[in-house]
Amino acid sequence: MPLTIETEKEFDIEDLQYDYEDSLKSDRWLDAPKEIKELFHELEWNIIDGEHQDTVEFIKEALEAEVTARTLIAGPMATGIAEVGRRFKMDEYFLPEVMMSAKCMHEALALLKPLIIAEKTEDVGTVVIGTVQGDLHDIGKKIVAMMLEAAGFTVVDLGVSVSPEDFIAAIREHNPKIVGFSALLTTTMNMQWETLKLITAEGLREELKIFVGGAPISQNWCDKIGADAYGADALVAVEKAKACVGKFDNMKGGEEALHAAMLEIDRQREEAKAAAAE
Ligand code: B12
Repeated sequence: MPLTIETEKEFDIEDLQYDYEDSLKSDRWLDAPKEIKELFHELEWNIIDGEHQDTVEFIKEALEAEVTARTLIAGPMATGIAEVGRRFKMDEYFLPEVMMSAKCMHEALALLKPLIIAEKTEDVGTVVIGTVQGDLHDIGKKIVAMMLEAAGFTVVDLGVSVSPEDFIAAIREHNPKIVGFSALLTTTMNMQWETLKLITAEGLREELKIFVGGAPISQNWCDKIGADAYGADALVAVEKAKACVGKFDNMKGGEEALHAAMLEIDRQREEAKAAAAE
């Protein structure tokens, strides 16, 4: 039986500032067997410490215990890299440490990708996705791409630092239903807007549903630049993408009603979360 552990709950991860022993006492993954909870905390610390030579072993151990790939990504991998981000922001970590942690994430994702993609059963349409020009961050974009693929999409991942012109060329070549822009820097988020402007100028806007995401991106930004959907994480991105090719397939990109429908998905998610927390 595949082992899926609660990862949607928002955890306080302050304990990750101290040590492994302290993390063990946290209330994360209390629904997991003791040895799995321990393994998850080891994996968090493996990512924080950037010990990429051991990451694959932790992942393999978890997979052998039948933990699902999704649980690993949304669970200990997400909390580990979040603590790395906090340390970087607080000047406790510098670029070399962050690069080591990113290497752990990449090694783990490389192992998990085939498992996630194997979930694909149908073909629901093509998505072109890329990190915008000037930006080299791709961990989150890769996760979104993997989850979309598992949900039945054919994903054309253009990689990092993709120019607006390269997005246009890929749109012409692959004829996607959805185009996704990732940006992790406040200095590159504007390239989402620039790319969208070029898409409009090229007369392609109505054919495409435009998704935006990345740490500095918000619903406000999505509204401001006139994108169709904001995805705070991979799960909501998949839910909105499925709605775009399903229920709202007949709506055009940039249409006000489509934008409203995407906001309604967020509203319903918030409502369901609040109900679950009661
Ligand atoms: C890992 C990392 C790096 C790695 C990237 C490795 C890689 N291959 O990706 C390296 C070391 C290379 C790096 C470099 C830099 N980084 Co950096 N980095 C990070 C860090 C710590 C984690 C990012 C990450 O992978 N998060 C985990 C993933 C899972 O989350 P995510 O990316 O947000 O993705 C999720 C959602 O956002 C969403 N999503 C993402 N993309 C998309 C796309 C679509 C279409 C949708 C719908 C959804 C969606 O779904 C994802 C999954 O749930 C962040 C800290 C942070 N808090 O984000 C800083 C951070 C982004 N980096 C930062 C900086 C400053 C830099 C550098 C400029 C540092 C420097 N001085 O050189 C360079 C920039 C290089 C460049 N030109 O891009 C700053 C940005 C600050 C700012 N205001 O702009 C941050 C926020 C750190 C900080 N707190 O100061 N970095």
